[in-house]
Parts: sequence; C-alpha cells; structure tokens
Amino acid sequence: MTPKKNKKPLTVDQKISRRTFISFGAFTALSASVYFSWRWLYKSPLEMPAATKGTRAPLRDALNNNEKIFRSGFSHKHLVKTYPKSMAAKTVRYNSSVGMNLKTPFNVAEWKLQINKASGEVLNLSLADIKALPKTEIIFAFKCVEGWDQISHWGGVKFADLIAHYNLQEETKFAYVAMETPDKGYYVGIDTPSATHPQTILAYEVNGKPLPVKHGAPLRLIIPVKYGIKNIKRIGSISFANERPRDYWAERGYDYYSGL
Ligand SMILES: Nc1nc2c(c(=O)[nH]1)N[C@H]1C(S)=C(S)[C@@H](COP(=O)(O)O)O[C@H]1N2
Ligand SMILES: [Mo]
Repeated sequence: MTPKKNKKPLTVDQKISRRTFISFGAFTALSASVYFSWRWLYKSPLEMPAATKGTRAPLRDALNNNEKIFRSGFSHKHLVKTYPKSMAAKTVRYNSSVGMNLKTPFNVAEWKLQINKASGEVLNLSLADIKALPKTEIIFAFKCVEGWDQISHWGGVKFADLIAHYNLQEETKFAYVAMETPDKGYYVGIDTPSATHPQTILAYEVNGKPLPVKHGAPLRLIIPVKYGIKNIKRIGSISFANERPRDYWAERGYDYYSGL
C-alpha cells in the first residue's frame, strides 16, 4: 500500500477566505475587462457614415459578419417560399410612408422612373413603358422588422427583366443599386445580387389591382429576399454604385444588408 499524502483539509475559515479571494479577483478582472473594452470601443473608428450614422464600427461587426455569411450562401437558385393566391391577404397591411407625403395628392400621370446609367445618360420611363415588359407575379410572406409578416400578392416587372430590356448589364457590374423616392425622403441601398434575384420585382399591382398610393403607387420595390424596410415604395430614381448607397433605416441603426 502506498501511503496517503498528508494533505490537511482546509478549515471553514480558510475556505471562506479562499472563496472571497477568488470572487474578489474575478470581480476585479471583470471590471478591468469592461473598462478596457469600453476604452477600445470609445477609441475605435466610426462606422462608414452613409451606412450607419455615428455608430462605433465594432458594434456593427456582428451584423457585418452576418452579412458576409449570408452573402456567401446567397444564390439566384435559392428561391423564397411562395404560396397559392388563395392564401394572400385581402387587406394588405400598411406600414409607414416616409418620403411619400400622403396629404398632398400624387400625380401618377406625371411620374417617371429615372434611371441613371453608368455613362451619365438618364432614362426616363413612364408607367406604360414599364407595363409593356412581361408581368411577373409573386405571393410570399412579406416580413417587417417590427415583427409582423403577412402573405401578400404583388405584380410587376422583374428587376432583372428591366435590366435586360434596357441593356443595363454594365450597371449590374456595380456592387450596389440605389433607389430613392422622388422627394429623396426615403432611400435604400441594395446589393446587386439581391436586386437581380429572380423574385425581385418593381411592382405596380397588389392583389391584381393597381397599387394604392399608400402601398407605393405607381411603382415600388418587392424584394422577398429582404425585410420590409428595403421594399421602397414610390420609387423615383435608380442608380448604381460600388460604395454602399445611403440607406434610410441603416442610418437609423438597422442592418444594412437586412437579408432573410
Ligand atoms: N417610401 C417608403 N417606402 C417604404 C417605407 C416608408 O416609410 N416609405 N416603409 C418600409 C417598411 S418599414 C415596410 S415594412 C414596407 C411596408 O409596406 P406596406 O406599407 O405596403 O405594407 O414598406 C417599406 N417601404
Ligand atoms: Mo417595416
């Protein structure tokens, strides 16, 4: 038999003082780490102003990294789930109207969609021009970041069809598509792969009828791979850029990518 090591058990007092020492040490370490993290964050650079107004860049890192993961898994073959027409809401939910000023009447007949080409040339399309292209319909679950979702039915022209018809292939080499309301009060930036996704449409109909003003007449974006915030209503202009275009909700702290 090997003799037991002669280790004296700790007295109660010793146990207490040891625990106190450990927890005090842990508390000190935690406080120091909180302080230094705060200092690090405080001294860190500001996030790109157009993307997120005045936020320290590291606070956005998680979202930006999420974006990288989402984008690496993004494919035009991966389609958002669609539903039968019978499941589409008869009364479509209305959310907000930034950049639409619903109190003053909006003259749809005078409206033109302005497309700013890379060459500097500007296309001005009427609603009739847009309706002349093949119509695409989609019934999907529209999701708002505020926590509601609803199956709704939209009709319009696929953004990719508009690109092809108006020979905007050069423009799709830019990383982002920017869309703004005519008064520039609401604006979104969308990564080009999402904009040219086969389910992304410039919608002029809801439930088979012309869009009501509150839902974005005469033309709104329906982009099922994104949250509602990116589905800009009453589009006035479209441009293309390699830098992230300004984005209304990203400036207010929401995720720039806002992918689903
Ligand atoms: N011009 C404009 N487009 C907008 C908004 C807005 O306030 N103004 N709100 C967005 C948000 S947050 C959502 S959820 C959807 C809501 O669209 P709906 O009102 O047709 O349901 O529109 C998006 N597009
Ligand atoms: Mo929303």
